Amino acid sequence: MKTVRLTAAQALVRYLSVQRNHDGEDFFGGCWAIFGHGNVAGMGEALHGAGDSFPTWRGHNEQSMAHAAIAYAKASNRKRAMAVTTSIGPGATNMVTAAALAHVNRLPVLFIPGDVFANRAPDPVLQQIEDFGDGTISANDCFKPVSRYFDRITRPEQLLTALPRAMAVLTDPADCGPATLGFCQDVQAEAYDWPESFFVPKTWKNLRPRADLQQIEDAIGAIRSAKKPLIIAGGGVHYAQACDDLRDFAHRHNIPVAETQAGKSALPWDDDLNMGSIGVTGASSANAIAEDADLIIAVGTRLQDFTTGSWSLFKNPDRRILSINVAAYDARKHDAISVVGDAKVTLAELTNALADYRAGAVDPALKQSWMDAVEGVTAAPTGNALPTDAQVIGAVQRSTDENAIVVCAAGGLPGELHKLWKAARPNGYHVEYGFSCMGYEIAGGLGVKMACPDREVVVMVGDGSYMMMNSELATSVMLGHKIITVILDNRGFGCINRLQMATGGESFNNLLDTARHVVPSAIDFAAHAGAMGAIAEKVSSINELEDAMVRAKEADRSYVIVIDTDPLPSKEAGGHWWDVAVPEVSVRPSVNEARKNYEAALKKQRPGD
Ligand SMILES: Cc1ncc(C[n+]2csc(CCOP(=O)(O)OP(=O)(O)O)c2C)c(N)n1
Ligand SMILES: [Mg+2]
Repeated sequence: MKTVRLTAAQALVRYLSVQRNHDGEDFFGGCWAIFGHGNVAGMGEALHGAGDSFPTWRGHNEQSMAHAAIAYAKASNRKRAMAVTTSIGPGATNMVTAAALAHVNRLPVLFIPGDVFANRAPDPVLQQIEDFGDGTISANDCFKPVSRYFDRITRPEQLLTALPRAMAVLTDPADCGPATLGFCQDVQAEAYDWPESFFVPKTWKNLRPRADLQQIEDAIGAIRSAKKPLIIAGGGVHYAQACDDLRDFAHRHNIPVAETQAGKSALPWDDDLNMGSIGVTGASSANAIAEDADLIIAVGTRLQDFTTGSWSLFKNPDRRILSINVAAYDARKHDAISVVGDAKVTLAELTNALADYRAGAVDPALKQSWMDAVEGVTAAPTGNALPTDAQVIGAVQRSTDENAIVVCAAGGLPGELHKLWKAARPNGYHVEYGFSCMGYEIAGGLGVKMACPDREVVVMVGDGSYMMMNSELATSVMLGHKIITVILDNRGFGCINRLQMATGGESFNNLLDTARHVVPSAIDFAAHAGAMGAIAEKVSSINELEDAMVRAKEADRSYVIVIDTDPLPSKEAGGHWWDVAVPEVSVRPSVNEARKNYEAALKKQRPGD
């Protein structure tokens, strides 16, 4: 057997650099790194040695550079991913939130946090967590519940099995999620004679598991007997690259389609059968059909509460749920008629088998009246009042073409974007709403731009989320990956303030002006962004915003536009009830009143049915 002598870190980097996807591309775009003790000597030297064959980028925060990696994978429909390496201790645990985000969203990312010495000679090292009763625990155990595959590399040769296992998880459509290899720092530096065969380029197939025939037959029976079916398109439609198959299926059988946050842009917004977004942040058209549907055909969706209106949206007493999902875990939720299989091949198979089945006609007035409502709330305001989120969305929409990708994650914006953004092309809508993690936005925008350098990336972010995490803006400038960021400054956590008031609470600890303070908060966002190297300006009206968007598009550098917005208007159109538990006992009448409404609403919930 021919061997090559390398350190474990060198072997890891060399192995990663020869993994390919089905299209012949490198599976890994490269590696984000913040060095410290635990990775600078071993991984640092290995990454340096790899040079351009496996590029390394320096981030400003472990969580946010991991967000960039995850967004890159999402924008690549999981066909490509990135690695992320950190020091031990805080560098590693900073990344745990990002791991949870990738886990929830089923997105591939390889985490390589440094780990304590396997030989334990210098214990306890700087930043080492000491467990009094378990010598095997390190800070990296925090990754276990939020990794699809976890391993701790305590001997070099473990990589021979650990790396292929990690790759299998990253490339498996059902299992997909974060893989974490805690890499003991002494082991990173240890040499080993590796079989050369380990570094032969490997192509990972685009797996498309076919469903069981009995399940297909059950699905056909369920659809044939349905008069008012509704398709709910989830993120799985994109990851399976099944948008065309979904359109064929829907049109051939005349079944309306509603989209989840992750599924949005599966069909163009102006497709006759695209009834808009579903659920708590849904369009009135899609929700009206959902309420009455006798069969919900869920394709590639986890059916989270925003999609199901906390399981109160589907009101037809005879409704059934048919779930097509590559992950059995999802397909079997809610006692659905399950079809465990790839969305693309399953939809094609069903389309053929259903032949000339057509569902009942959908009243076109439903969509028309919804689109009229969208036009109304997104139109430029006439007076001088502070603009709403919806009006800012309208301006950004009017300023961008169908190639643009809008990026968002938390706050009031995701709900408004879900309802109002008119996505024309698949993947033109990138909203992380599985974990809805404040701070994903700018780092995510950077990752999206790295995946789609030819598309305009527009990040929309609230002041709260910007303040939580913004430093990869400087990285976008440094790396020359231009993103446009629109900051909507409503002086606080506007959506949570509204939720607080809707549940009977007093406006408390959300808006900056009503939070405890000595000096009123006065953050100059444009100056802040400018100090990080972006071109930045503040505008004072929707018209000015549209003018600034022209300058932003022409700019060759990341560009930030700040606009003050009104924190109070909530959903002006669409939407549905969402289960947020209201206190059962309170001395405040507004809470008691909210509790009464809450109990009434709970009666419509169908949790086990
Ligand atoms: C990391 C994280 N912490 C807390 C939350 C809960 N949360 C959701 S939205 C929000 C406020 C967001 O404020 P901002 O970005 O200004 O948007 P706005 O609500 O004002 O539209 C909070 C605190 C979250 N989603 N993520
Ligand atoms: Mg805000």
